Amino acid sequence: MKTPKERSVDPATIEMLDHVADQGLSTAWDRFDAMQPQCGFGQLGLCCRNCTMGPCRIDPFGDGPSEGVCGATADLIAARNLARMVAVGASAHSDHARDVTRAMLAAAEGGDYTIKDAEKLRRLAKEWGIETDDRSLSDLAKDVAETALGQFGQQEGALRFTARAPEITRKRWEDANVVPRGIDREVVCLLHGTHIGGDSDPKSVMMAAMRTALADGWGGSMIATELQDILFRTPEWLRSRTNLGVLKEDEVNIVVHGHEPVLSEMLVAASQDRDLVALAESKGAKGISLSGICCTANEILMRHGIPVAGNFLQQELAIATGVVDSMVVDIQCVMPALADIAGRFHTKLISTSKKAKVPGATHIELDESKALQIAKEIIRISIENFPNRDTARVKIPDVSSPLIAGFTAENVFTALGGRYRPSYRPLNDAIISGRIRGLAAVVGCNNPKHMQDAGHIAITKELLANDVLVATTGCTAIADAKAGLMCPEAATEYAGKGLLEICEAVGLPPVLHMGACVDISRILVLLSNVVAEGGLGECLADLPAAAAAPEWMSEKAVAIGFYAVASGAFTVLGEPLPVQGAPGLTKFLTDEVEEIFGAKFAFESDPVKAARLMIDHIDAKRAALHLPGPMYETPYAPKTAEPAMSAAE
Ligand code: NFS
Repeated sequence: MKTPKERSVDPATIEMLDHVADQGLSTAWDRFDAMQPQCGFGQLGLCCRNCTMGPCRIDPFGDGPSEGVCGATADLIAARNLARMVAVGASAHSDHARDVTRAMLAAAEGGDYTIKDAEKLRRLAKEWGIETDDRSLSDLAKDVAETALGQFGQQEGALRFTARAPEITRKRWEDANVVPRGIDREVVCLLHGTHIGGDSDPKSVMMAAMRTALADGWGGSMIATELQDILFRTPEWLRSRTNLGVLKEDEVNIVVHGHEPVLSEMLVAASQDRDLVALAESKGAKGISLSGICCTANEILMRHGIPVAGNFLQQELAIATGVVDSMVVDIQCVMPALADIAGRFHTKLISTSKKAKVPGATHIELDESKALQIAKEIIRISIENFPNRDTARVKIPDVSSPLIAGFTAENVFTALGGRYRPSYRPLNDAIISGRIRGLAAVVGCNNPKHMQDAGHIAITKELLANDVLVATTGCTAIADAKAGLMCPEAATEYAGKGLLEICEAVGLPPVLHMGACVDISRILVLLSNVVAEGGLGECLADLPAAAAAPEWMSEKAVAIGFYAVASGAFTVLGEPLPVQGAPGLTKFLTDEVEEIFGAKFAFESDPVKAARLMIDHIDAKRAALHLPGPMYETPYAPKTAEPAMSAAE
């Protein structure tokens, strides 16, 4: 059994882990310990359950069977398992996008949802070749939503957003025959290929997985991001706070959790309803306080500045504070265990997605046509529950950190380029000169196999100290914010000299919160814009940039890793993909695939070493572009590039 301090670096989490232990409650960490030792075949990717001749498992030591009953090898079994993870991950992001698209259709027909960013709607309509002159917003919204819906079932031709990628990146996809067609088509094809006796070539299975992943990154995820911006507003920089200390002892606490912001947007509006606020006061509460967990939290943080209570591993701990009057969940990353812990407190667990029910929860299903009414009802139920708190069991850690969030591909460099001259030029120039050594995306989950948040924070600090600008999303973003890396002052404390100069010039934190995990699509657009601006190569793989997921656990993260690599981003995973019992497959993913996409995976659980792998990659890309090394001396000096200050002029 690990102690709380061995389980997390987050002080609020450590405090709550002691508290839940005192109360005899268990959490994911305890269930993880109880699960030891975990199945070695599964960890290595060597267990196949795809038909009932099995289950089959390959002996990694070579003493037992070396192939399944059908003849599937270790490489094939691991490849099919991994491909199925990609299919599920891509489905999650994309089905989320489908629901947002349906909400936009509802908006076009009138009702509770309205278009909040008309300008972006027009821009997207133009991008998609939809007539915009003299059209009403609702007509445009209907056409855009229907066109987006068409992307799911499209049988032939490239997904529309792939046109945003640099030409050479698209050429690589064409050459490799992985241009994503319809989103649903790619998922179905991939799953079909993994059926017993389907695609028996592990590399071919992996290429189908790359194609499906591209349909996520440049399809489902990007549609979710763009349509949410149009429907709910495009984020702008804003200030907020994060960690369990944002929960309020004297207010009604409603914690939203999950991923699809379609209902939580309405909860934001409904929580300001005068009658409901008055009702809360009549129950002895000072007000209604909304906060969130995971990516639903990130969505309403980005657009409204709603505080974030915590990341993935804090969902149970939030309830254990005893002040959560309702936890309103939609879908993804919602632990079934919530029902049990909610039942041990007064917390009402309310499930809302027609796709995700939780035994023990109250199910109040979102219906887009009466979304506001449903949101008000949920808030009313939460308020009614406020007097049921057991005040003797209340414990809110006095821990929360300030943050700046709300960065997008549009606004980051409006800032860098100056308000009146929005352009990526200053960013590109900063990279070219070596003031900024490169760009990194650090993303992903918590995983009880890793000390919570430790990997996110250590990798990010190492990158910052070496003048690498970091963009982040999802639970990494929450981890970084909790650690104080998302306020402008963080640049002074953690950034190298070059990065500090840039951050100070524009008042930017050195770590940019770009939203939920579907918003990694923002990072794809950002990098494409950097290529288009010029001077840093011709495709995404040419950029001095790299990606990492230090503590990932979800199938969505696998899909993201695949589209990152297929798009040209060297990607370092803190938890290896479950392929290590399959030597041919491991070699393909960590080596040979670079030939095809200009990028590959690396597995490295030590976050500082992982950051240095990324920096080595960035330096190698700088050298290939004939750029100088970092402008100033850095703690981790380049291995190859010329000395500092060389060709900066
Ligand atoms: Ni991403 Fe966001 Fe968090 Fe992991 Fe889950 S919330 S979609 S999957 S755990 S980062």
